[in-house]
Amino acid sequence: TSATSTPKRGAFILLEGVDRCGKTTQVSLLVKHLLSLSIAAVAYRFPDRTTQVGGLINEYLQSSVQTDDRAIHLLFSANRWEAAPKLVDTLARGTNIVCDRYAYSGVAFTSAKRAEDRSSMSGGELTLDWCMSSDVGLPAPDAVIFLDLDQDEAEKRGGYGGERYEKRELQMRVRQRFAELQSIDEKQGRIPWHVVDASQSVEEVQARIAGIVSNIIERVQTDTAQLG
Ligand code: DGP
Ligand code: NA
Ligand code: NA
Repeated sequence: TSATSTPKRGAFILLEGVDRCGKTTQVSLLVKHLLSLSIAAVAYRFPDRTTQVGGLINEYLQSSVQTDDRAIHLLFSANRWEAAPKLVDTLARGTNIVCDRYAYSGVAFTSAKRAEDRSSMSGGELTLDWCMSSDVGLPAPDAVIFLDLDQDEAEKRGGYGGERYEKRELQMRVRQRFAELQSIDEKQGRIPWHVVDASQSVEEVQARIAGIVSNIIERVQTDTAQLG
């Protein structure tokens, strides 16, 4: 009965992948595409370097100073938590969110660090469980669109910018961690993943994503209607 007074909630669509997979380009193309169809949509990006916490993350990424890996992990997580009220509010107002990275990147990047690369201050293994715990309770995405690109293809796209994580071996382990996170989600059956071959042209990837997203938005709106 409240269908006319309660706006349908927006869908939370997350794009994830290794560095250079084309996420940032696709996020902005997807938002433009949705807006061109008069579907409310807004882009978010993590890390959000514009906040105070984001400023610390930015300094960390651009330096080679050893910093405790757990402390850094928690900063990335805090950067998502500080945005959480805005995310919830945006969705509640019926605006779809298209997000460039989120907690999956948090877990994939931190857990991909090897003992020998890590700060001596923070011993022990950075397990998936430990890495996931600081993001428990964040607004959950309705779907993950994973832009899959192998490392050789990523490197063909030109040199990295020289930030801390932009190294071949690490990126290869990050891709493996993403695959593990995908299989965890598939076992739980809660958050669906859509893997897109990111080696195709920008236009082909965009078309694939647009098709996937129209189904996600339709599903979320149907669910919302049923809940109402
Ligand atoms: P970007 O601005 O999307 O290029 O991301 C910056 C770098 O930080 C990139 O190499 C991926 C990495 N990253 C993104 N989110 C997290 C996170 O939550 N934790 C860690 N450790 N790294 C992250
Ligand atoms: Na980057
Ligand atoms: Na990016």
